[in-house]
Amino acid sequence: MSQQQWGVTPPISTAGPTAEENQLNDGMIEELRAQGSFESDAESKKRVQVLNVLQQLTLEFVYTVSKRKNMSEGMAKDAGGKIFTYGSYRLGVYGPGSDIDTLVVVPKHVTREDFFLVFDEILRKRPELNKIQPVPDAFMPILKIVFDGIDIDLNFGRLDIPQVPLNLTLRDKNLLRNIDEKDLRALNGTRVTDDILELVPKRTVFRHALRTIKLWAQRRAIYANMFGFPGGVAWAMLVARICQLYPNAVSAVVVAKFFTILTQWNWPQPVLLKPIEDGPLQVRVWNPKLYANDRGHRMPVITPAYPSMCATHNITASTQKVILEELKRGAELMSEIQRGTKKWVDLFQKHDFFYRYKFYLTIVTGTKGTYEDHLKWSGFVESRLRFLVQKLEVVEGIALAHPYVKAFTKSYECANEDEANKIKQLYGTLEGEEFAKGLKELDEDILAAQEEAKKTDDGDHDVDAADNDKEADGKVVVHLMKLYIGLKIELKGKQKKMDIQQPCTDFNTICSSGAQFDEMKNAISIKHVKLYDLPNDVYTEEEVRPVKEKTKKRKN
Ligand code: 3AT
Ligand code: MN
Ligand code: MN
Repeated sequence: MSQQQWGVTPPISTAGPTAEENQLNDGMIEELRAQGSFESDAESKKRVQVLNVLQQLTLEFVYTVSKRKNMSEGMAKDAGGKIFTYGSYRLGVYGPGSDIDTLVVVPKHVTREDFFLVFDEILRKRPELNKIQPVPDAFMPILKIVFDGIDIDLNFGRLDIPQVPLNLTLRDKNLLRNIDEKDLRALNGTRVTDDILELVPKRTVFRHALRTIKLWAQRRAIYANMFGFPGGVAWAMLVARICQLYPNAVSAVVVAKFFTILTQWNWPQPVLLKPIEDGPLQVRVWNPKLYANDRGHRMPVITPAYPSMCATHNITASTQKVILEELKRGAELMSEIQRGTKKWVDLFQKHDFFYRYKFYLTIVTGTKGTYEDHLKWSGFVESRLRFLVQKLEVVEGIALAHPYVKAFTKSYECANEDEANKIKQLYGTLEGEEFAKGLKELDEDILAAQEEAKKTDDGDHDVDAADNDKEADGKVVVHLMKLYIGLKIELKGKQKKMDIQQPCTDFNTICSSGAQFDEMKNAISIKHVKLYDLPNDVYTEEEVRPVKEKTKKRKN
């Protein structure tokens, strides 16, 4: 039997597991189980059933649109339509809380507009539908639904072919001809996921190793594409590459090698799962020789499916340092776990972001308007945060500008304008937290649901902000969001202080000159908060606030 080479180089080792490694692996899977990584068989069966229903609805959708466009009964039936999945469900690493990322693939004559009208209509007739939220104007337009209790993201992809039969695969890159950018992006989610699965030697080994790495990355707060860390697809490709290098290893060994190999990796040498392909389209393929932008990628991890892209282009100098430090911690822990002096659970210990730095920047956004207005505005600011990080990390005296991977949000009902302005000003500080105790906190899920219901009821797609923000009794609703950046400061030589005014001002300008910014509704501010002044809501109930060590002053 000839040895298959997985990926772009020969394997490092083709050895199978030792008895010890098998035991280590059993321990790892046991810990994953204890951490709630797996869902029950019954729940997984339900997902399959729901997907079957969605496949039926997809056929109905394409049929209905075809008929409305005057196709014959026979042609409308043959037009087909097929669902695919991507994301954690397709990779086989989903947990109890995961959604199912689904792609609805349709023939040429069915448009995106039809999707948001007709498929929406069909879904709303189903008794299993618990919730529906169309997001047609996003970078990745989707229908978000909860169906039979399961979260589902419904993506849409239209191909330049007259029929989409059930045996269609998305492997052939010629299918990408003559389709628009949004369709290409949508199809790529599935194409990349399918390729990853085909490029690993053993899927079960890959899946267990990836579950471990995902859980580790989440606990260590380094799982967030938007904030400059690898996202789900990038972590999957990194694990897949290690699987290729050790084709017969068990998952626990893949995890151990993951940490050692990636700490020693010669960045910015890219991580590839196969050679980069050329193709039939006028689209950019990742190529640092051609594009200066691509040369700027610090830890490139390249998607295998044509057109190959860098999944980690958001990584900055600071986030790279944080990632490498975490990989090093992982490597050290793994050798202890292998020696038996530490346990798997230690690998999954929560990060210490809110204990680590002396100084934090708090970026606060506020909205007087609908919750939807707030989501748009805050989402935009979130997506720009890494530019502030990049501006800060080049400031003399700042050794690291470390972004936290989650936003905190609150909505309050205030008695009057003054109160509203005050909470906007104080939010993000201990004092603000105290002040907020006197305000009525509003539940964001309920706000979102109310606004959605309102839209569907009166068919008014432009909820009047005045309705919401000022009620007859003068009450004002304020929505707030905050993001954190931890600063590691190393003043050199004679340097007494550093100037972060300019980066902050620039960031405010970037954000408030975006189309999302509405002067009448939106606000942004940046606060400096010292470690001991962080508000309590950044800590969980089990966590203890950091306490200042009192230096005992001895009186002589
Ligand atoms: P979960 O198990 O669902 O938590 P996941 O890896 O499936 O993990 P998501 O469902 O959030 O994560 O995302 C699935 C894929 O969808 C990953 C990425 O290719 C794509 N995706 C997610 N969010 C966005 C976004 N805002 N813009 C573009 N693509 C996105
Ligand atoms: Mn998902
Ligand atoms: Mn999703």
